[in-house]
Amino acid sequence: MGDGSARRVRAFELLQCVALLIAASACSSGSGSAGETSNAAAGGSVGTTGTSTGTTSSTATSAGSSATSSGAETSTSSGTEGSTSSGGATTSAATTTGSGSSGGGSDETYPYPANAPDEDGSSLWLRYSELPIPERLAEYRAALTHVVGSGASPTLQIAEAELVRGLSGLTGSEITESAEATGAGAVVIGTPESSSVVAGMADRLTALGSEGYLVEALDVGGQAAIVVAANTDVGALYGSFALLRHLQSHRGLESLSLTSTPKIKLRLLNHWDNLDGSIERGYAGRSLWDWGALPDTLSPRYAEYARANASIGINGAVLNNVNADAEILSGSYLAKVKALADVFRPYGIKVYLTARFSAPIEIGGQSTADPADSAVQEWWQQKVEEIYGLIPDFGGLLVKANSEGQPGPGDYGRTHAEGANMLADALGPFGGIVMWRAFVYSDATPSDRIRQAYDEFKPLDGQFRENVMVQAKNGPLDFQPREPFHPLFGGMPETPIALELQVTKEYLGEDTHLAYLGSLYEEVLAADTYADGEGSSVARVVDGSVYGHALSAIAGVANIGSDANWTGSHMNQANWYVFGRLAWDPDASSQELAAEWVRQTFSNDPLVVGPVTDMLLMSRQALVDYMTPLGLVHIMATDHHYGPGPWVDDLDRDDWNPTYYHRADADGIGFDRTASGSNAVEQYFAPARDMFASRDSVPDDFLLFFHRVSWQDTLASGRNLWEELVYRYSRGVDQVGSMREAWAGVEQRIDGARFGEVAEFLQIQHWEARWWRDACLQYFGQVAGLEIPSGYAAPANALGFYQALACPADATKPRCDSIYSGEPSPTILP
Ligand code: GCW
Repeated sequence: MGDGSARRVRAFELLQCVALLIAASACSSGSGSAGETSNAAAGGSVGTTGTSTGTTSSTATSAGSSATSSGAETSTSSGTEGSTSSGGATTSAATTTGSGSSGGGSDETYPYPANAPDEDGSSLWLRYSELPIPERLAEYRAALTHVVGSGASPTLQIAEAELVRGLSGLTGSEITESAEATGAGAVVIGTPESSSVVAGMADRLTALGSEGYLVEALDVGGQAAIVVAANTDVGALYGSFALLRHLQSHRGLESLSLTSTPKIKLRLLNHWDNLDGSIERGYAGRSLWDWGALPDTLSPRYAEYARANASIGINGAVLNNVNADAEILSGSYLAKVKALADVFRPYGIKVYLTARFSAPIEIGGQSTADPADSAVQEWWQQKVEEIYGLIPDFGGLLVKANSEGQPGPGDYGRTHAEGANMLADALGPFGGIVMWRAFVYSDATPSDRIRQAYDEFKPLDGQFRENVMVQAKNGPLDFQPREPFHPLFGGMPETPIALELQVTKEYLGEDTHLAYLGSLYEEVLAADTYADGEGSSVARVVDGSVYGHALSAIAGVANIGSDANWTGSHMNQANWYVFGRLAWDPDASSQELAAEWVRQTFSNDPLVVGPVTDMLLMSRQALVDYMTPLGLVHIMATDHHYGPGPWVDDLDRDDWNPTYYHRADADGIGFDRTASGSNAVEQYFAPARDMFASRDSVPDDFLLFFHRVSWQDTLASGRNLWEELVYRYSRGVDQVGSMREAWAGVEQRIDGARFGEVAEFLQIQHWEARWWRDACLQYFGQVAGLEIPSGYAAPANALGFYQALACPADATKPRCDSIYSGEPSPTILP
């Protein structure tokens, strides 16, 4: 939404503030299971090496490789990255020997490209570059010679074409397609219906369900082959992408066995795209949906978008903003939506829409939208019938009601359940669902903003229809760099709760800053709610297993737009990727997924995989440090949320002001949410509740979210609160300096275009991290009456300078030129 010179204007937008919840396992580093596991000797381990980037926190790097575990996807294969000579067919002007496990072995020799052609990022992680390692290339050329498929459906045709494309690229050879295996090296793909080879494996497919796959090295007609098998066409499509992912990571093929089924049924992107082509909180250009040209003209990007989503297991998309325009439900727009649904269908992607609750009035000629009104109910029934007439597999409706000015059942004295159930009754006969958002807060200034969703929804538990999910953001405030898990996870046993994550980085540096969200997602998913005793993690609540729900969903607010690189920056692609992979398997390791993404997106060179994975893994904690350390939240500037604004205290509503959230004064800082304060901790189950409530056990990362602390209080580090704040703000900036150094080391190893663009954004991030640090320390220091301890760099400017800054000029590509000078690090003297 627009920038807010006028604070009065976008009051609603600002509100989103507070809240934290803790996660017992917060800040976990990514050890544990991977999305894809390998139980073979050496499928090419994907752990990261500890590079010189340094570590500052528990979420930062972790050395060593970790390979296995029982994720939803398991794999067996043998062979490490081929390592030998420098003479790759396509590359190798020079060779270097790298150490580190990331590339698949220590002391490995990896040729690096003489002149890697510039890339614009449009290929994402689906680049299929020819292998530069001769041994592995030879193995692939022998084992992957032709694709055997039936072409029996559009989905199978897509899967087969993807295999041909991927194998051709990776092997640099011509890959043919045929109906039968014609010698060694067949890649056979299909279902029991479409393939006699797969039919022979039918008993092994039962456990795979409707979306799982099995990819295996087998003997077919006396010849070595690889079979991609599934019960359904879309399962086979997912299997082809799994095989290609394996190959893009240069893993061996001997005894290959990859199998996986998703743990979450609905893996959705939520697009906050407006019908005028703008995107709320979008930093990657305009909306992909060209409503003006639809339905007659179909941009090639629609299919590319669907393909990219399918490659990471996403199976649904809500096309329009939750701040909805009723017009999307009009006949002329539904024809456009149908055209998109037709493109997406063969990729296994269902279309959903957001519904504006007052649509019966706005486009239906009704005088009310009261859910108890029979004419209103009938209007929705007819509308839903109309939708299914056009789109028989329509997924359902997402609703933001009675929140930030959106209409809802509350306007008529009805509850959220009454509103949701009316829509659910209309959708039910067609198999559609309602996703009713819990991001609500009342019009009156609350005692504590973060309590509101729980206070409002908890009493409604048990009142929703079976095809309703309540969709809650990961934390109780609003997509902050760090907040505790939302207490609605586990708090509504009778209701399936969908997890809403933000992929676009509204509060985490928007387009430019590198902040790998896999760390954040994993932290939330692994947090133990204790709802049904130990082990009731958010992941287990969301997958339905804690309370036995059949419906399960994870939604991500998309970061995708019309930019050539899709996501506004090359590094932001990692967040789209890891979102999809974790939605498929919420137990996968964000660390391993980071390495997996780097291998496919940049290079398998250990001297790229190691440092770049480490950059990703340290990035989120670095950002938390330089923006909102120690449990601070929502101290961003008004409206656009870009840059620091901890001093803002004059917005119309108390709970729109950063000062409401940090509560700093001469004595101390922090929001007391224990029994002596708002008692928001009571919304959690013990022992999480007690851990948050006690000053002794609350993790430092959530300290000021739950407690008010004196500036002089001593923390675990031995530093007092003020010193710790200075330390963390400074550490965050220096970490960005380390990330820049690490990136500089890959210059010769990837293409110049992407290298340069990432380097430029890292420079911006570095300056802006310093801006955050200096502005916040100036402000908090003045409030506390404390000086920055000696040994630290002094802030570059006086507080008034930061308060007077007027940026960004463009909130969709936010920049602040007046702070782009000087050397940001070191802020802590070495
Ligand atoms: O994070 C806030 C955003 C709003 C958004 C709202 C919501 C779509 O600042 O832009 O509106 O949350 O999630 O509804």
